[in-house]
Order: sequence, then C-alpha cells, then structure tokens
Amino acid sequence: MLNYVTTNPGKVREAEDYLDAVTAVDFDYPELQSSTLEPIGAHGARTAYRAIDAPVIVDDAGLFIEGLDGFPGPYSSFVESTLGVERVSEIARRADATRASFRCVIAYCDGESFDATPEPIDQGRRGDDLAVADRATAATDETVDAAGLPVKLFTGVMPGRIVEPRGDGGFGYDPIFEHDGKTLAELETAEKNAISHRGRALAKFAEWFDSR
Ligand code: ITT
Repeated sequence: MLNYVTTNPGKVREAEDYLDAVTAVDFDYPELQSSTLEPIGAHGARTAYRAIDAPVIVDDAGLFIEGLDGFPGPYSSFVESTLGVERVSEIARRADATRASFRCVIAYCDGESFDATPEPIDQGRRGDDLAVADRATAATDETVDAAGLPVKLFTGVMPGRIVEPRGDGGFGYDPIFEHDGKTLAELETAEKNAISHRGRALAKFAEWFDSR
C-alpha cells in the first residue's frame, strides 16, 4: 500500500487515475524553504517516511509566472491563502506577465535504495528524474538529513498563461491557468491529467513503481 501524503483532496482525486492502491495520509509536515520544488519534496518524503514507516509519496507543486521571476513558485500555497488566486491573476495581467508554468514533483521514499533512473516518459530528459544520489541529497540541507535516506523524484511541467478566473472544476490556481484555450478548471479530471504537470509526474512514477 502506497501512502500519498497530502492535505489536498484535489491532488488525491487526480492521483487515483494512476495509482490503484493509494491511501491519502493527511500529515502536515513543516516544509523546507527553497527556491525550487525538488528539495522540498525530497525533504517532505523523508520526513513522512520516518513518521509513517511505510512507503510514501509527497507531491509538491507550484505555479511559476515567468515575467514575475517565478512568483509564487514554492510559495504558491501561502500566496493562495493570503492574496488569493484572483489577485495573482490581476497582478500578472497588469504587469503584462501572463506566461507561466505549473510544476509538480513527486517524491518517493521507502527507506530502500534505488537502481538506475528510468527513462522519463514524456520529455526525453533524463535530468527530469533525479535519484537522490544524483542531486536531491546535494540540494537538501545535509544537516537536516545526515543519514541521506534515498528519495526518488519525478517531475512534470505544463506551460500556459494566466487569465481571468474561469470554470468551476479543479482546485487552487486551476481557474486562472489556461492551456490550449481552456482553463484547468474547465476540464474534467481525466482531461486535466492528460496534459498536466501532475499527470506527467504521476505517469512517470506509476511506470517506475510498477516495475519496482
Ligand atoms: P499538500 O502540501 O498538503 O500536498 P498543498 O495544496 O499545500 O497540499 P502544494 O504545496 O503542492 O500543496 O501546492 C502549492 C499550491 O499550488 C497550493 O496553493 C495548491 O492549491 C496549488 N496547486 C498545486 N497543484 C495544483 C494544480 O494542479 N492546480 C491548481 N493549483 C494547484
């Protein structure tokens, strides 16, 4: 049984399309501060694995607005609950900085070590999948994790642009993120998964996990 550590039911709904035996675990761990998602996810997976003592995945995601230097990025959750997504949309549109991307990092930890990184499914870039020995340990504060529990990371990216809010589906920033003429809140879960940052990361993870 795989434990999907998240406080966000929207993520779990999307993950269920890819993973049969997944249990949502509401474990709110303190997040590492970092300008990128990978070390945050890796740290979260190690922390959750130690607390639960069973295989875990942690999903760390964020909205990166290009013309605003990647804002809100790793602070997307804080910004959603403080400014709110409508204000983020206004700020981006007023600044004429609407090009953006969503990123998702799935971090897996089961206390064991891993073989070679598999070929990513969609992007053809080996660097998208990172074994802890390659990068995550280096990117994570060694004093936080001197033991260096192995973590495997799978990333997904989706380009798009920031628009006025539209649609009732999805969650978080979905109503203000448009891809191919529709906001993510105007798509069914399966349609969003087929193109989304999380869908891409989950597809890579599911393929690797099946063969593990
Ligand atoms: P957990 O950390 O407990 O998993 P969270 O919602 O805080 O839940 P993140 O830190 O990964 O998860 O999310 C950062 C923010 O980005 C948060 O405000 C989410 O609502 C939003 N977000 C994440 N994935 C999203 C998606 O697919 N569509 C829209 N917004 C998303």
